[in-house]
Amino acid sequence: MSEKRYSICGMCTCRCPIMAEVENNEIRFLQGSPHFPAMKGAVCPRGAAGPALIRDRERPRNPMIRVGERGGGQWREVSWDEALDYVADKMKAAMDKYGARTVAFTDRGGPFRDMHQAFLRGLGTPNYCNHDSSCARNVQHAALSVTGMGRKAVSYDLKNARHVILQFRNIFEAVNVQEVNNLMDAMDNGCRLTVIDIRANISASKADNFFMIRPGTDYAFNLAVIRELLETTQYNVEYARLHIKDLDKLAAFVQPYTPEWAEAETGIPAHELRRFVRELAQAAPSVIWHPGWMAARYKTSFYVCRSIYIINALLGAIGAKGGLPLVSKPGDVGRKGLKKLTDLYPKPEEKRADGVGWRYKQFESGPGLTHLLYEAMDTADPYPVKAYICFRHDPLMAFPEPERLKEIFSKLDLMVSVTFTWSDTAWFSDVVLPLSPYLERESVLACKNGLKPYFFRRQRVVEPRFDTRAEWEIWAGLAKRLGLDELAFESAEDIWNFQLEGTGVSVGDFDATGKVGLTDTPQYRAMEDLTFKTPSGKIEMISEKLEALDIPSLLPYESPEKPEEGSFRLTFGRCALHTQGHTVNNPMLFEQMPENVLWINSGSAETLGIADGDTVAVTQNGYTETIRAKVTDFIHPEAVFVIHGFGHRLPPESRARNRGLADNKFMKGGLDIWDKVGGAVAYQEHFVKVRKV
Ligand SMILES: Nc1nc2c(c(=O)[nH]1)N[C@H]1C(S)=C(S)[C@@H](COP(=O)(O)OP(=O)(O)OC[C@H]3O[C@@H](n4cnc5c(=O)[nH]c(N)nc54)[C@H](O)[C@@H]3O)O[C@H]1N2
Ligand SMILES: Nc1nc2c(c(=O)[nH]1)N[C@H]1C(S)=C(S)[C@@H](COP(=O)(O)OP(=O)(O)OC[C@H]3O[C@@H](n4cnc5c(=O)[nH]c(N)nc54)[C@H](O)[C@@H]3O)O[C@H]1N2
Ligand code: SF4
Ligand SMILES: [Mo]
Repeated sequence: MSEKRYSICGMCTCRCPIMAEVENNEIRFLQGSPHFPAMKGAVCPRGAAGPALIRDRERPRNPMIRVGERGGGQWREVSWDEALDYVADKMKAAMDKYGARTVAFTDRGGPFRDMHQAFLRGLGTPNYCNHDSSCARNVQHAALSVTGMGRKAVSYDLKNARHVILQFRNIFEAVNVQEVNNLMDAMDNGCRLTVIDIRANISASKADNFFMIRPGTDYAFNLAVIRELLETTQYNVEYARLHIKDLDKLAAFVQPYTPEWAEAETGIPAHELRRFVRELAQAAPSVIWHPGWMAARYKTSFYVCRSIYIINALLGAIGAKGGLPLVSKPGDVGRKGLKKLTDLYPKPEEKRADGVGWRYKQFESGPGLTHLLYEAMDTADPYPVKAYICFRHDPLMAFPEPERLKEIFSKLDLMVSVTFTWSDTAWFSDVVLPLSPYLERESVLACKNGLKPYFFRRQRVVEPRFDTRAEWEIWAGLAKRLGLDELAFESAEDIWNFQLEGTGVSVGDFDATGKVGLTDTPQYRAMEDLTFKTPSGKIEMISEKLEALDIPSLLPYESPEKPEEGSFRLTFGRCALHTQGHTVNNPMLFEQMPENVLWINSGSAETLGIADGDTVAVTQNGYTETIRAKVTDFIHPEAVFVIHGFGHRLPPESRARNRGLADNKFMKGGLDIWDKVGGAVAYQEHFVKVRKV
């Protein structure tokens, strides 16, 4: 007899709720949880490849300590006790010499962080960073500057939307299952879809409007949209009166940015822009102009994201049903939130090594800026950072200039990788602590804020096949060795009981569906009651915080650099079959898509004598890799494009090894090229040359 178990997918960052049917420690069937209607019982291809991950022997199966050179690939398999003793001893030695602040920790973000953040607080180090400076930091800071609230303070009410605009957001390939299903339902009910992209992706193939934009000119398009909305009074006048501050300053600022001016920058005809603005006004306020996700692209991407929040505000969409309604937290529906392990310890008073909050006052301090942490590791300014734990994070694949990063990591006394697949970062570490894949482990309980907030649980679906452990077991093991007895939990259930104290919910309540809802009805706030967390309580066109730091709230447009003859801006993104860099070696997904290809415009290809399917060499600063060309009309001539995550070179990954091209290796100087107001690395400020081999 099979048993049904509810858990949370971990193949990507979306954490879809899943249901597994299990018999004799084998997964017989895996599907989207039937208790979440928007899952429609489905998981995406990567979610379906979870069972292949657990059966894969080409993943770290035992704790390992490096012997020989860093990165040399010689390992000694050790017991968990030996591995944890080793890590704890090295951490103690570094802390004795340099103080607790010498410990740094990076992770992939997300809702399951409470225990390791508590662990870091317990040690007394402020140096927790998540990956976000390589992803959505610009969006987060843009949201804060306009609404005073983070990007997750609103949700995207796709199901009820009447017009959705995707600008550098490819929802049908960079998938979140529930979002995709909700958008498809909305489209069945007449919702329009507009895609603004440098190439025709799958989302574009389903769109009502597709605008192929010149890479790096999105801001020009958006400024002209703002001008047109204001000039023709198609914005929501009543909403603006109630909720928007300094609209007059915005109107004066956008004066020069006419649709005709934008056409010359972007290549999108002025009459098309005008028609599009009329469509927006008709659908408002049930419009979602998605503010972007992977917006770590240009040096001024922050201002593009800001312009998107401003447009949403002008349409009255922020707070609206079918737009971007404000989410509720447990407290908003009269419930108590999960008790935090982090509250066991005081917040460390030390300054952060990345300078966030003191050297760089414009940034929110929580997750810091990882690339600046690396700079501190390199320079020992403001102080030495010598012990580094990398959890669920692969910076050697995810940040530019891996060779330079390796030099920086070589200065560490200790580098630990906690991971469920091999990665360049794990391979370069001193210790690999093999994490059980998500189907074989539990996480701390988490809360999802939203229109209907709820608690949810990732539980072990099957027992680990190899000598791997859950993250809580690893943190508890280290906590015990480092004198943090409060965190030395003996079971996941003990942690869950701690978290649930005072909430009126018990662990058993999760058994039936995997979640515990905190309210039955969606909480849409009345529009006239909306208040924002800015100083004025309104949506601010001019941010006092930025102005006080001499940073403009409204940045005049500057045209992006044009590539020289024969060279192209290197752009990248996701596909539905892989997650970042860590699924290429998954046996099922590898079979579906073993390598990436280089999208290149037909006209440019013809000039270079490149035909579809040819092998081409891509070069930057003397570094070259080869890849097959996909010659197409559907990409802007200034750009070439690859799916990120390929070009693995690690010996233990027999399938992924030497297949495709690694985009992050074509970003010379890239660790220093970042958005100074949004905080994120500017990954698309790089050019490559392409030639036929
Ligand atoms: N050049 C270039 N660089 C990029 C990008 C790009 O497109 N091009 N994309 C950027 C973006 S958007 C992001 S978010 C970052 C991502 O880069 P990272 O933040 O490094 O995230 P992942 O590649 O997902 O790597 C997570 C690592 O954790 C391990 N892992 C352990 N447990 C889990 C788990 O439960 N779930 C998952 N998913 N992994 C686990 C995986 O095996 C993998 O090695 O890279 C960024 N860097
Ligand atoms: N299948 C799958 N889904 C994922 C992930 C995954 O790895 N695989 N990763 C998750 C993560 S961590 C993230 S951050 C999100 C990312 O989600 P998205 O940000 O939606 O995904 P991307 O594919 O990085 O980028 C979206 C689009 O931006 C376009 N683009 C590039 N440059 C420009 C430009 O200058 N202007 C415009 N207008 N468009 C441009 C690309 O062509 C691409 O189609 O996806 C999440 N979901
Ligand atoms: S989108 Fe796919 S891979 Fe990501 S959590 Fe959902 S099912 Fe898993
Ligand atoms: Mo991301």
